[in-house]
Amino acid sequence: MLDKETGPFDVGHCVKIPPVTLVDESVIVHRPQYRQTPDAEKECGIAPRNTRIVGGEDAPEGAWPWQASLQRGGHSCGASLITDEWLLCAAHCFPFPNENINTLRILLGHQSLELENPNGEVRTIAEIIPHPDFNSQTLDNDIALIRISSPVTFTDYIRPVCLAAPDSDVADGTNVWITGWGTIGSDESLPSPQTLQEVEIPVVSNSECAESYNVITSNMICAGRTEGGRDSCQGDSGGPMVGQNGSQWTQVGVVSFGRGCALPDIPGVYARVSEYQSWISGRVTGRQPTFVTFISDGNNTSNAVAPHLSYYLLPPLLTLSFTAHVLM
Ligand code: 4AZ
Repeated sequence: MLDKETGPFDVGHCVKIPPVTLVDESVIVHRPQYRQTPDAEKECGIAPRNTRIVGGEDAPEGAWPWQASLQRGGHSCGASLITDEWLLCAAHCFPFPNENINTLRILLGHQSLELENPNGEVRTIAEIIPHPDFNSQTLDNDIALIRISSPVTFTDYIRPVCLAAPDSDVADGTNVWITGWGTIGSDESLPSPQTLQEVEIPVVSNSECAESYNVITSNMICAGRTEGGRDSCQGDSGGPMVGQNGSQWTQVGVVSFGRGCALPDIPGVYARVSEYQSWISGRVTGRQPTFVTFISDGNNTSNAVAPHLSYYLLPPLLTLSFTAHVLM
């Protein structure tokens, strides 16, 4: 929900994606600096179809190949593929301890929830592991693992995302992307044909975020704009918040909760993925997810002007400093 408050938190299922201004491609010049763990495989975080990273509403087909839908009859939560048989989700997406998991489904490689998805796969669920320290009051540790019943073969449309390693550092101001099939406004469900939505939002520091909520722990990361208007919302929960390093995408957050959606100065709250490497590694069987150190100084603002500016400003500035040296 966008502007309706339902108690202290709107916990739910995932997303509101308001219209977003198109951004020039040169934006991708401005990206966070990353250090990648030396042994990191190149397999994760690659979106071969995501050749055009622009703001917008409908995500291009295959732009976010790790995006999954958890279905309880219909769409219930988002999730992200981290290996060929494991997904990351939110613990609050599993509020019924005695739920029959045979009734749940995972959709992969889907762009629309209504149209034919020629690149789509459907799986049943073999195992759900909510974080043992999930606190349903504060929503601390709102993270869960899902094992699907049989592995998927990676394609351009179904691929795992990289996960943020513990030494990651995502400064406030870092632009991250959030994707999902959640609501696009207050009581406004995603219209037919329910195309996956994407939105780019800056990260907000935990101290600033704590001004909007009673409890913000170090296991959480927040994102939102002063002016509001862009956010995750009901139905996006469990889905990924990712940052970009060149052609590689790393998940830094899991959609968790918020007060309303897209309200000015009220950030959305996400589980901080970099806190969970040992828990994830200890529980995931088979192929292991790839953890990448994601470091951003927060200066990757979506400002299409800056890269061009630098072209024009650099030569005169160089000339100036050179002149100054010679003159002194
Ligand atoms: C929800 O209801 C929800 N803007 C998820 C995320 C946010 C708000 C609500 C954050 O699932």
